[in-house]
Amino acid sequence: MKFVDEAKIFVESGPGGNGCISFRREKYVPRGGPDGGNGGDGGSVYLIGSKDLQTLYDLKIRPHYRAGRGKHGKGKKMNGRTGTDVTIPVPLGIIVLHEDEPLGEILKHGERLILARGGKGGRGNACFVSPTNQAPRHAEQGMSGEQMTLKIVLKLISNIGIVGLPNAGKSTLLKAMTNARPRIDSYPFTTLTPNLGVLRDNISNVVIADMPGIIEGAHEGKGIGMQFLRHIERTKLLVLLIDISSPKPRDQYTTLLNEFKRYKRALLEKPRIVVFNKIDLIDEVPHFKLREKMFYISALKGTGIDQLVKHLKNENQAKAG
Ligand SMILES: Nc1nc2c(ncn2[C@@H]2O[C@H](COP(=O)(O)OP(=O)(O)OP(=O)(O)O)[C@@H](O)[C@H]2O)c(=O)[nH]1
Ligand SMILES: [Mg+2]
Repeated sequence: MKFVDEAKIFVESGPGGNGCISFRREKYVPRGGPDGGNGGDGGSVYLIGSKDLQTLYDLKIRPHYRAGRGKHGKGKKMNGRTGTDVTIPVPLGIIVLHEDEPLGEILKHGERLILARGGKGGRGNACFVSPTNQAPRHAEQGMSGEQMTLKIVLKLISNIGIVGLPNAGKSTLLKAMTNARPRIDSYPFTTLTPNLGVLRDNISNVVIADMPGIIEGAHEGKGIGMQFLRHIERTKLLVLLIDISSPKPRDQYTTLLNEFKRYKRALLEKPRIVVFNKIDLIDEVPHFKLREKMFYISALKGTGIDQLVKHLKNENQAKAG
């Protein structure tokens, strides 16, 4: 399924049904009282969070949603039926924007958010009986529904984000640690949209995101990595993956931190570790002096993966608890 992280949708709630003007007519009852029923409320449009969805693809291909209109009231005090609601399932971690203003977000499975409220049904004339007016000849019109164009933006909720330069081995690492089977290749920018994998644990699942590669100048739109950085804004931990067999591994580290800083300073405050990959390609492993906790692995050969996984699970639990 295609990964889509932004969609524009058009929602319309149903208008309320009109109230009815009617008088009772029965044999042997010469002057029946007013008996016009109320119109039904119009249907509303909602979003509902679903843990089974990962993308906004469905919204992209089907952008229009219209709830049902409320039925008009009838005689014999019959109220009109309520219009049918429309409930749109969305992945967790979406934000709804209306004219660029946030309207709400959905983070949990089953969480609902109303987008357009159905118009109220009008009251029938039976409602307007009063001591001074025994035979009211008016009823209310139903209220109209609401129409809106909304933007839905997905910020994946992953616990851990793997970031690094193109070809560092991010997808290979995701594959080594989780059930995910991302595309892996020897050219840069193999990964065009984030891949998610799940690290199973007795206590909770750790969701790991493998991001497209980040290059120098990414914050000003070079390459593709930066447009996905918003997805790691919510992660608890960043894994900076560095190709130790590259000519200047340390420069990769500096580039990444620089790009984070330029994109959004807050990214620098996120807890992070540094993982040096591809140790199978070098004879002697240089040891770097960095502030972060460091790991030396070969994602391809599986060296050092167990230790890394253990650390990630521990960190995830510590942060959750
Ligand atoms: N020798 C060796 N090669 C590796 C290792 N990890 C990854 N590779 C290779 O490096 C290349 C790039 O791997 P990917 O996992 O696609 O790298 P990536 O960081 O996801 O790349 P992009 O998605 O393009 O940013 C592939 O040819 C991998 O087989 C490793 O530990 N050792
Ligand atoms: Mg990749």
